Amino acid sequence: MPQADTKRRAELVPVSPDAKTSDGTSVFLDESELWDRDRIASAQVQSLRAVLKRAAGCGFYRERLAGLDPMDIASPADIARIPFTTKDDLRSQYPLGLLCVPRREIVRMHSSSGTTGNPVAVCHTRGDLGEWAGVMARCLYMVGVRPDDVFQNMSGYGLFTGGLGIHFGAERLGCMTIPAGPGNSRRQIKLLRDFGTTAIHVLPSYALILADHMRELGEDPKSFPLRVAVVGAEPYSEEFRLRLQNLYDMDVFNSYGLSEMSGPGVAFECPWRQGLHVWEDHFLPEIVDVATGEPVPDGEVGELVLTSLRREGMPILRYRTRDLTRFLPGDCPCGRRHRRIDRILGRADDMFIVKGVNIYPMQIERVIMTFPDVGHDYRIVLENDGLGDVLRVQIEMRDAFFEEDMRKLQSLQKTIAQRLRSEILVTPRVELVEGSSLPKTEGKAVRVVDMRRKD
Ligand code: DLL
Repeated sequence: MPQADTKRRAELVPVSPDAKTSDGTSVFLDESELWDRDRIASAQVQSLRAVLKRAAGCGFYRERLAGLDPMDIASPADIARIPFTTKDDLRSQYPLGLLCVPRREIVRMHSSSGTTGNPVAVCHTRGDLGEWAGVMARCLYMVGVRPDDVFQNMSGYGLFTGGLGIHFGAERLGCMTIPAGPGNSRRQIKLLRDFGTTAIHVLPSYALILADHMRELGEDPKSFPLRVAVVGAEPYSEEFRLRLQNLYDMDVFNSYGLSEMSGPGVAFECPWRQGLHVWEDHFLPEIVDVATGEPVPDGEVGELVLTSLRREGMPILRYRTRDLTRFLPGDCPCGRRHRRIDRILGRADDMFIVKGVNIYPMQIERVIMTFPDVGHDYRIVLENDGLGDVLRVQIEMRDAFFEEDMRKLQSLQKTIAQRLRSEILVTPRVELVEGSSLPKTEGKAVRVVDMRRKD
């Protein structure tokens, strides 16, 4: 079993046909990782034409795309001739209205959680599942996961795609894959120890909770042979990543995806960790102005719009993800020319307005996670005290903190409030609470509680 001081780290070796990492393995898994922009663009045009032909097999798209001949697509920019698809469109076609193949060719469905009304059902053919496992394996390989790794997937299995999606990627790569599922920290820790797990997939909120459990059991998170963690499915800041890396002494890579585009595997950080590469042989990304739908220039924040280029069962065209990010200008030093997006700033729907100011939870996280006395979790509570909006930020503190001077507490409360004010232009009521005292969920974390809403 590898010891903590011999942990293999992700290596910074740019891709080229013969480039190898120090263990003698190729730095890339798929030849498409070597493609230049022209090659990517011509593959996208071919795929887009094929997808439009397939979409003609579905009544919804036939109507939407009336008058558009697949051969009208001469360059990736011609995608603008296709109308957007929204979550409401997908809901309106629930359960099987968007199938582009006969039902008997579908071998699996996943669904994204719907809080109101119909959920969204996403159906996969055997070919779709193969492509998904392949692109997922590519992501894991890129960050140094190899067949000799023991890969523990701490994500929920079931309709959520973080379970089976990541699982089949790790298996495709040849890792010994442990479908641990979420929660049950004692069992997670036992599996980590007993099988010498070297790579994990974990939701950011759970990764910190797990470290607390380790400490409660008298174990140092650094003492485990873990060397790489794939972390995604919810937004987290760079400050949060650094914490996680230091805590476990492992590399943390951001993984982005959504059920509508299959799930995880859409965009992933390379070892340089300068944004997430969108696999443009599988997905065509655009970033548009949330209000107008017009493309924004590279470097400017807008809404990510994605088209699945390879899916057979249920391709989705120009999907408005509601996720806010930007294209990072310039080339990545890793040599891959698949375009990079910045980490997700938040969802257009996550934005809340206090005293007329637009605020994203990530702005708050970025500030509070820089304070070493701050623990792992926080909640933003929006209220109305009769005079106007009140923004409360409840912040869990490290356990040791409450044993120290009360004055320190008050001064920290003040400093955090001031720093938040300079970021979001609203003065919040900062509450510092004991570690592990905010309500926890097994799935994605709930960061904003808006008590002002009437529903
Ligand atoms: O969360 C797929 C996934 C599973 C991705 C595991 C990565 C790892 P959904 O449940 O459909 O699918 O939720 C998709 O989650 O539109 C984003 O708002 C958010 N999200 C996903 N990855 C990230 C990330 C999965 N790395 C929605 N950073 C997306 C920020 C993310 N937000």
